[in-house]
Amino acid sequence: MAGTKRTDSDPSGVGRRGFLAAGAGAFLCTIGGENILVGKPGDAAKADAAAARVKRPAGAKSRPAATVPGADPVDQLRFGTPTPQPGGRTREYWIQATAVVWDIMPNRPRRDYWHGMPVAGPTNFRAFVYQEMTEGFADTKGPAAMPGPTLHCEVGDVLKVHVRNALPDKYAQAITMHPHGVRYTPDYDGSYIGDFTRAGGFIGPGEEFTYTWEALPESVGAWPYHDHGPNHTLNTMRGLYGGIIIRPKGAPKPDVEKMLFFHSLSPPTTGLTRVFQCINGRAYAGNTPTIRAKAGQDVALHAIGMDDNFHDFHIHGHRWHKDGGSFMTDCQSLGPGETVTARFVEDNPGRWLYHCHVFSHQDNGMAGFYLVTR
Ligand SMILES: [Cu+2]
Repeated sequence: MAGTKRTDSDPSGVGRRGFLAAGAGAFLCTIGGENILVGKPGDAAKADAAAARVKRPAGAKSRPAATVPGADPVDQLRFGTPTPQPGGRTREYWIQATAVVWDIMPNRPRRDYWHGMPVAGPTNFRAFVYQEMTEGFADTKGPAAMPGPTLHCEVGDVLKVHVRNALPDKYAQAITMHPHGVRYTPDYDGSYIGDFTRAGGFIGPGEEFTYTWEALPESVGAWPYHDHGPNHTLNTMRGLYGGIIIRPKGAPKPDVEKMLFFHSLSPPTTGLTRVFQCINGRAYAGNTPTIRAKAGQDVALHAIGMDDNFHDFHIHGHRWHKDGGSFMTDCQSLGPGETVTARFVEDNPGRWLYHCHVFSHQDNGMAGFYLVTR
């Protein structure tokens, strides 16, 4: 098949022609030394099969062996587990990675409520998500939903996050949780790096791992976390992500606060026939989050790019300080993994749109309603 033929010009083994022949939303996954082109419905299963073949690296329980080719003295370093700063506390979470049938357009009738247009189905696919559990994984605490639970802490605290790999047997593969914004040692990075993988970089099927992360003064803000195991590109694209909010010590919560992940769900990822441009796994106003606020409230909306596109976070009727500086904006671009926070005192009641200002994204679902009462 052309899509997997190795060419001299492309040592990846996939080939330019194969990549171009793949459908919209195609992406290349390098999984445990194999190149898998996820370019059309059905390819996700190939990536899952490749991920299932990835063996636990020797160092995943402690540190890489000195004999690994390319090993460096840094690979032999040992690290402790951080504790809270004086006056800080430990914020503990239990979270499992699981699979769920996810509806991109759950409201019926299935419509784009902005344009008043019916949208043809199907809109269900098999998502991987992080689900909050009660202490000791005794029971479910939150929904199996996209995004995963938002982790909250203050400067000086540590986040202690117990992660269990509860993917069903059919999708059995290693996963991790990789955070942004917090401080962590390599053991708690949550990244699979082949033979250099350390403790938290490979949570095998049925296993648990506890990450411990520090909230520094520089950690204040809203950040993503996501899978960074052997199959991280596909798994993040299909829902294995969530958010972290870190406040200065004692700082009040905004009256209204929302994490908004901008990302696409395309046929190679979902097995569906078309691309949906999503916010938090949902497409089209009325399905995407409807945000509500009252005049006078302190509002913080955190938009994060969670695919391989650039987006433009636009809110009608409102302005905010760009990056906290003196310039104002009402439309701010965000790249993959990047956060834009729109924070303002609400002063403009009515029904408003918020959306990505890339038109092809906006018109394929990346839009929602913001409802402000007096
Ligand atoms: Cu966009």
